[in-house]
Amino acid sequence: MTSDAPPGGDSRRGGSADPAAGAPTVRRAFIGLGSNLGDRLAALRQAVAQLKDGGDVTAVSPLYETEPVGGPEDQGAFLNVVVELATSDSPRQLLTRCQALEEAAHRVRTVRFGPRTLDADVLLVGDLEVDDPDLVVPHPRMWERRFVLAPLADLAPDLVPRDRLIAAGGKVVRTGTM
Ligand code: GSY
Repeated sequence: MTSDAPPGGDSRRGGSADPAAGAPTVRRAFIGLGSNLGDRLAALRQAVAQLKDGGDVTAVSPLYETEPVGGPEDQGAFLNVVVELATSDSPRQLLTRCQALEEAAHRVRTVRFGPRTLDADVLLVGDLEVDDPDLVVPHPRMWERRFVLAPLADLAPDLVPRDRLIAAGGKVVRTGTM
């Protein structure tokens, strides 16, 4: 049998399509979700459900109500969670999934850093590093943001040194679970 695909080439989920190439690498990845417009909880629930359809979600952090960091002064508080995956998806495939979540939430980009029905960010993908114009992993601002670090620390305390959590900006209050 012949194929146009490169040997060991990627399938849609980032793993090899060729069984002879062995099992795909599964990495521990984290996606941050935030909403401060409309029915915030419904938007987060829909996004988590959509991620779960991928079959690789392993945990969802507690829910946090968080003070907006950046953007207009008068925007409302966010709800934030972090979702953990054990995934063979590449960072770019995860970015595509995040964009699909934002589209499903009917996000309209208006003011930069302004209110949004849903923001979905690729935070970490194992120890992979990406520095492309449209995708930087680890997320370049995550270490400054308590709304990311607090839920991330709930899921992965090994990844968030306590001094970095304390140094990060923005008030956060744990409000429950999803
Ligand atoms: O980058 C995520 C969008 N975002 C948020 C957010 O999700 N939560 C809080 N508290 N502030 C934010 N500023 C931006 S931008």
